[in-house]
Amino acid sequence: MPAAATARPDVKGFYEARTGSVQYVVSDPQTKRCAIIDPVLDFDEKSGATATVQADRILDYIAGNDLTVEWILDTHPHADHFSAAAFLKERTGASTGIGSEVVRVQKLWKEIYNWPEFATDGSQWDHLFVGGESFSVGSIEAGVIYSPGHTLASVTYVVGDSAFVHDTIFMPDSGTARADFPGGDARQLWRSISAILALPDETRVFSGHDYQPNGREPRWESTVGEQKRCNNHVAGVTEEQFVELRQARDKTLPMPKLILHALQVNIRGGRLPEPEENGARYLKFPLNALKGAAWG
Ligand SMILES: N[C@@H](CCC(=O)N[C@@H](CS)C(=O)NCC(=O)O)C(=O)O
Ligand SMILES: [Fe+2]
Repeated sequence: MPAAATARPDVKGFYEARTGSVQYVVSDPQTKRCAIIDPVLDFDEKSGATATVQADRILDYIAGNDLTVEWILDTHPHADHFSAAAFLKERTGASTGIGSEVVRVQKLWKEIYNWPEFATDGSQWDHLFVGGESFSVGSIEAGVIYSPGHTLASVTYVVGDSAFVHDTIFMPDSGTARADFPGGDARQLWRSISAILALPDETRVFSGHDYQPNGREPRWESTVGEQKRCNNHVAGVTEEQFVELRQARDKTLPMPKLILHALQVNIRGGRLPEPEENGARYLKFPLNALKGAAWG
């Protein structure tokens, strides 16, 4: 990492309680430029309603702090909520980005949804990030670590001293993300986690979900040192033990309740389906596509 990697951005997390997701604004205090990471577009599956309550919270924070949005980033195509990237791009004009391997996720789900016309070239985003790539947020240097395992396309954005690891490691008392979605792989997840934990111990780690174990308050910030010492799926565990533990646990987890809703929106960069001739938008659900999934 370059010297400026020790720069300390301001990081604001926004917890979204419906799906236990954490959205971030990471900003450079000097230039007031920022990136939004993993914003959520609200969706109520019971009524089919969408809303921008979360995105509006983020926009209010940005306006209140005089920030300029440079980037709207997703760490991976989410399986449990809609991305608000398209909505926020419309509002701010900032560039959207995701990991370049999203094209493989698009190919996978194009088959599942039977969308022969769907473009699987990542053209739905302004920029596709590859592992090892550098970029910046204001004057703060940033980099990308390819972090597959939870999905084929997952990336970690490291902005100054802060790593946005999303669904790799959660808080130390929560362990790690699941690795059983189409394209997921427990061994790859272990290797991705190892690469994150090779960052300096003082690196701040910001996770993408918190499921409040034992009903505690939501938390999302830790450090590499803390994770190495205390993460209950990782500390003192070998690669083989992790793979075994992860695969056994994944067999017991029902699919996220919105997986079939979310992927068809998120592989289109967070765009809702186009309206039909009556002006209404419809989602499409394959039956029996996720073989072997535990019933919830
Ligand atoms: N019950 C949640 C599950 C969401 C879920 O599966 N989350 C993924 C991240 S997208 C995960 O890694 N979960 C780990 C776990 O539940 O232990 C839902 O239905 O949305
Ligand atoms: Fe996820």
